[in-house]
Amino acid sequence: MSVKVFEDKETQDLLKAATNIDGAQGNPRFKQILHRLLSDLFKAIDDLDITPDEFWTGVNYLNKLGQDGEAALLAPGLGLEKLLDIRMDAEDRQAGLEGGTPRTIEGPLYVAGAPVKDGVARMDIDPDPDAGPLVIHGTVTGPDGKPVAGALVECWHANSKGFYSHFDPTGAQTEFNLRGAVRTGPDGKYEFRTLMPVGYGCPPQGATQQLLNQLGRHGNRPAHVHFFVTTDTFRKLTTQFNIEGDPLIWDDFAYATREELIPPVTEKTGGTALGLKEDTYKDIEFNLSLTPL
Ligand code: MBD
Ligand code: FE
Repeated sequence: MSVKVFEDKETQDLLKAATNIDGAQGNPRFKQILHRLLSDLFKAIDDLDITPDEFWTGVNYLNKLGQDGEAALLAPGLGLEKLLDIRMDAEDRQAGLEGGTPRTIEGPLYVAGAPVKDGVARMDIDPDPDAGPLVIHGTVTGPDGKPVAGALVECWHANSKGFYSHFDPTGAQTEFNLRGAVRTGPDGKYEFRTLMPVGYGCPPQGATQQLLNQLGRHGNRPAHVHFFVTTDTFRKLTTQFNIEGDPLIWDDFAYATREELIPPVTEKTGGTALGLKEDTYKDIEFNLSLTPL
């Protein structure tokens, strides 16, 4: 049985009433957005003949999503966070704003408040026997290619289990472990002394993975490192790099990989003098080129 009621006056009046779209009260922008989203939902229920059972499955799913605190995890998994990047990239191209380190998604796991250091910061607060030392460094430059002094470079990444401090289900990590912040000097340089991360996987019993299972998708990301670069004079940059060679580099459930964001990993010695736990360490140079406001 298939009925179509979307165009009926009764349905359209209900949509108007539920969103108070013709009323004087409320927030006009909010009403505009909600009216459109609710209208699309009404239409989808009608077009697809969504049953009451299917409808309540969806409602109960939203409750689980909230209980699990995973709305901001599902968003990148559905490509919504990437869509925002695609749109900002298109805006930039339209404005003739070419160049700079490409942006990519922030994800749900940033925490503000890591202690700010001058030029160099250690991020490896907790020992991690399964992770080798890693030095991440580079230069923050402006659109003219000159170093930017006074830039705040923030960095965060997972441990050898793919867990982030503050969100670690094992409760094993100290506050701000593997989270760092550096203020650049006149040379524009930053350096983080840290440990090699591995890729993240969605909580297996969580709402996001439950949905991905229904789609026949995995919920894993390749190993990656996040950055914010904040200055008074240039656009804030939100980006990441991936660890070269990770098998999931082009199979990221959050769609954050970009060709320009896979820097080479080299092996160096002299780690002991830097205070690293082994003399041989991995080194990644990742330069951060900013665009105008
Ligand atoms: C992450 O570490 C992440 O960066 C994103 C985008 C989603 C889930 C976990
Ligand atoms: Fe991440």
